[in-house]
Amino acid sequence: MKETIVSGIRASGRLHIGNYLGALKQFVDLQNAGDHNCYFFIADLHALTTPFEPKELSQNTLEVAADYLAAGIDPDKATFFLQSQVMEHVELGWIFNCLTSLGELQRMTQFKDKSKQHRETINGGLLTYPTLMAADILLYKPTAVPVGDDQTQHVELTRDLARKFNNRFGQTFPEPKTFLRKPLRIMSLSDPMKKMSKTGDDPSAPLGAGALMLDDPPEEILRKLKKALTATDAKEKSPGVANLFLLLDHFGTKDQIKQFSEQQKKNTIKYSELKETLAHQIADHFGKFRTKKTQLLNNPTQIKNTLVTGAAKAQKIASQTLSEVKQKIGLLRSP
Ligand code: AQP
Repeated sequence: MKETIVSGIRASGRLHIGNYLGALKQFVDLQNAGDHNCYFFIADLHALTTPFEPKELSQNTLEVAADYLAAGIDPDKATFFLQSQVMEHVELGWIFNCLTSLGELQRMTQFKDKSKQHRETINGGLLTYPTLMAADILLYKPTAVPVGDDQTQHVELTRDLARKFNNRFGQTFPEPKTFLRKPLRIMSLSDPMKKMSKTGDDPSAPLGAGALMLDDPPEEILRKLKKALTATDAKEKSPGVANLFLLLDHFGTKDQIKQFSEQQKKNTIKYSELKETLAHQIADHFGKFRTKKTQLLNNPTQIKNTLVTGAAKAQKIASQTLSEVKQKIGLLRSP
């Protein structure tokens, strides 16, 4: 029997290189390895927890869908769907809300960070994000969850919930592990102490200045990288420089990595050259991706149909798990 894995990405904007290296690239590799049942979704309900505009939300959802597909997610190999089209997520999320203490939710780092970022608009959904995420995951009874390392605390809460549920109501859920090949966090170009983020992390910078989007054209990649914050002390790698080297590890050739690492040690490095090399490598890496994404977005109906088909597939499993849960917790079922 193949093991199951589940993961999702918020429909809060076009995907960036952090989303790609931390999550999407792993999804594609896992799907292509063929030894897992893969469930990948777009978390549009989670996108409601931070400020949104209706028109932007639907466009962002299409953009993220096209990002998934252009990066190589194949709906014939993986179950690929939209969270809001499988209503079982919300039902199980509610049940998990009622099994989770307020203290546990308030302790979540992401809740604390995002409440600071969106002080004016802290809503209930932001607090209960982790219980909906636990439902997103546990509905499919996976053994592992491939996510970036900023999400490990949420997966830990999911494991706690699974254990709590099993102890109280009988064995139902596996306790899924975080599937991290190598902990990896890409930092913002404009504020390298914060992670690269879709929704913009630096209120003083224009939205998206800190993030390299997967479909950014080459000139935009170069422009953003040229402005990336680098060292103040050339001997020590500043967080900004460390971040550029992290990107070079993923997108540079062996020779380029060797050359710039030696120059860094000898203190002869020119960051402008490092940035230009990186811009060239990244633009090149995503060349085919950009073409594919443009083609996909030219046909939004096809994207929507793909998602509907995926939701029907996901719902078959999700509805089985939900009815098992309802029965175990004593909700009266129809005769
Ligand atoms: N900077 C990052 N480095 C590595 N991995 C990252 N991920 C996000 N940012 C980085 C991983 O991408 C997946 C999808 O994330 P998400 O959209 O569901 O939530 P997020 O972590 O809140 O992502 P963003 O980009 O920061 O979006 P916004 O601005 O909407 O909050 C996750 O697996 C995450 O770990």
